[in-house]
Amino acid sequence: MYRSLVHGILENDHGSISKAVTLIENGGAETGPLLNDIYKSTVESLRIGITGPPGAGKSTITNALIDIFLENKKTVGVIAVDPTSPFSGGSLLGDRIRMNHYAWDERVFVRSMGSHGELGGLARKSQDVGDVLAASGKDIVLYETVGVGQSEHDIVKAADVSIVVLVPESGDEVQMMKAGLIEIADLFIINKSDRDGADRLSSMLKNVLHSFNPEGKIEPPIFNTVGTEGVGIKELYRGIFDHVDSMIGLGQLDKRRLARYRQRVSALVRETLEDSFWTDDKKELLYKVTKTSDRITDAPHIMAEALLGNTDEE
Ligand SMILES: Nc1nc2c(ncn2[C@@H]2O[C@H](COP(=O)(O)OP(=O)(O)OP(=O)(O)O)[C@@H](O)[C@H]2O)c(=O)[nH]1
Ligand SMILES: [Mg+2]
Repeated sequence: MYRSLVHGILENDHGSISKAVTLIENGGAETGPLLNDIYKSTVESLRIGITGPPGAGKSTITNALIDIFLENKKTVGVIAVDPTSPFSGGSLLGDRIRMNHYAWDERVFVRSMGSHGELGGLARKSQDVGDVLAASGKDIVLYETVGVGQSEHDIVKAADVSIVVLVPESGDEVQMMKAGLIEIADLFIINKSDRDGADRLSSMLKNVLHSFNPEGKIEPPIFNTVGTEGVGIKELYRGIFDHVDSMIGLGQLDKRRLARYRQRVSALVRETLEDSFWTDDKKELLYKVTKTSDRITDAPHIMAEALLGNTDEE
């Protein structure tokens, strides 16, 4: 069955792409062979991650970027990842990226993915879906993900270029997240720049970047946008490709892709080992021991060792 999907994906058949995404989400056994058959065709696409606090305007910016990509004859695949939502497919989040608007346009494919309750897997799966979109020939693969902690960190690692969207009121966030934020971001957007405080945040962020940007990392440019009006989008578009050119010039894009490959392999090994480790017996044993506090007699380390040493627990 997966062979016909491979064929469909390479032909940019959106029906086949949809089916492949569902296969990946459900963790179907054919996922591995499918991804292997398309892998060679996945390298050309540029992967862009957009993250930021809830409601900052990520989807609005994504919509505006889709338009400008299309104007410039670039095809786009969008994956809206919401670690906080158990839903996927046609969920709310994706609706805000004009999913239906592009339903019959073979230049654009939009899909949202929810967590189904397991965060770790979500980052990995969104990368797998990125491969499917890349193999279908999309020039750009764009991940939108809401910034709520470690999960967006993982998802952003899936990208060649990461964009952090802030709003004029994000000053405290910038102060609090300094290091983490700067590590993640290649470009910053201050969206909703029609509101007060955009310039203030801009200069504050600039100062933070001057002091904290790690050596060797290109200092992230800052773009002021009004997503709803399309203000600043052209500059952002140019900024993205300028940044990619600089990264290529410094050999950073290639380095990042190699690191990503390593990280994906490690994650898969970890997932596979854990999956095979947690037999029903072991789950049951841990559950029994932690049913009430007074049943716990050992430190977590001892319990873990007992589990690791045990194949047959009753
Ligand atoms: N005033 C103003 N409102 C904006 C701007 N950009 C987006 N909005 C509005 O902000 C709200 C949230 O925008 P979204 O694009 O859905 O934000 P998001 O970051 O994708 O939201 P989540 O995916 O829910 O985290 C919407 O009502 C937009 O119309 C802007 O530049 N200025
Ligand atoms: Mg959104």
